[in-house]
Amino acid sequence: MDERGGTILVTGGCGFIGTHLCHALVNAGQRVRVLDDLSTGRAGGIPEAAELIVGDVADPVAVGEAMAGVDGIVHLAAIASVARCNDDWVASHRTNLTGTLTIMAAARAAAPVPLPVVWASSAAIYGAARALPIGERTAPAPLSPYGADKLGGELHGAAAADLFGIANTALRFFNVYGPGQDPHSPYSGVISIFADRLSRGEGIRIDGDGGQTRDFVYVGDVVRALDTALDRLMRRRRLRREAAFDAVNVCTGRPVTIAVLAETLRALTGSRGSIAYGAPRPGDIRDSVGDASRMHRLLGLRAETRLEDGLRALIEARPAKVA
Ligand code: NAD
Ligand code: UD2
Repeated sequence: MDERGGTILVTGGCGFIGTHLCHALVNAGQRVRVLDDLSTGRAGGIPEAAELIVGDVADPVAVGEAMAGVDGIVHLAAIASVARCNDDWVASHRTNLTGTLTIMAAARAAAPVPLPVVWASSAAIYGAARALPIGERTAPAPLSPYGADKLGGELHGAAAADLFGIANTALRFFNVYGPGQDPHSPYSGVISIFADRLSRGEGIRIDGDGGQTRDFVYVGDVVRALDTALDRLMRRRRLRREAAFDAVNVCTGRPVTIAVLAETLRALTGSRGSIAYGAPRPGDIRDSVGDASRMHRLLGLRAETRLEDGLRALIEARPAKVA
């Protein structure tokens, strides 16, 4: 977070990842402005010192207002659930792709050099990759409108760097977890559901045989990746380096089976909640684990938080434990 100064715009700053990022930025003495439509985010979660503009990331007027006087952008606003995007295809396309373009177009308008943008892509662009771990050179093959829009954003991002000089870095998050993730939505991630239910002494259900794997990355590590990537772009801008587009996996490189996850959480919560097995989720991806080496090469980072430590932090941050 260096001697950066200035104001950072965080779109989607009231969401799960955005809230953690805003706190980290403000704690480091950074001025922060948030643009969020509060569709899934909570205004009360961000630090008091952060300025909040309630508005739509696909609305050029709201984006223009939010971008006035800023020095760098972290773009996280999205309809982040694959299932919700399936249910709401066109509306999610507007937020997830038009929103990204609207941010880039406003970044382009900054004089004399376009503003740098670090933004959230997703492992969903890879679809069901055949070779593991999944490196950035893996041919993208998204299986959902959500993944297609994230990939579309990357294609625009690459063109925007070449044609318009917009330096931008797409961070392809794998499965992010940590305190503050909503466990009660039909679209909630497996860790938030399991941690919530087990902490209350309730049972959980594994979809399928539990042998499917995911690369779970702790939100604190994701925040460091966002911050470091933005620092890098802002420094390059000051040095008048040529604008480039980069895509980087944000992952641990370590696969965890859902069965092991369930047992680990049961042990950490001390819960007597049962673990049942059900039918596999239709269309579920069997294995997802990223190659983290590019993140290390480009950003000098590794996702260091061990799963047990991240899960413990999540459990301890819960308001009450009745295991
Ligand atoms: P989230 O739903 O908690 O946060 C998204 C935020 O964007 C919310 O505050 C929401 O109110 C806001 N938003 C939605 N539509 C908007 C619009 N049209 N205009 C302005 N604000 C809008 O999700 P999250 O988990 O914090 O995800 C943040 C980003 O990371 C998203 O781009 C998501 O696609 C991406 N991502 C997340 C994960 C994960 O595991 N959580 C994995 C891969 C990628
Ligand atoms: C995640 C994201 C999705 C997309 C995708 C990219 C969430 C909720 N989903 O989907 O939006 O970014 O990654 O690849 O963040 N499971 C159970 N029991 C439960 C809930 C889940 O067994 O109660 C299983 C589920 O069937 C799957 C695994 O846990 O095999 C992970 O499920 P998830 O929904 O947390 O995440 P994923 O990777 O399917």
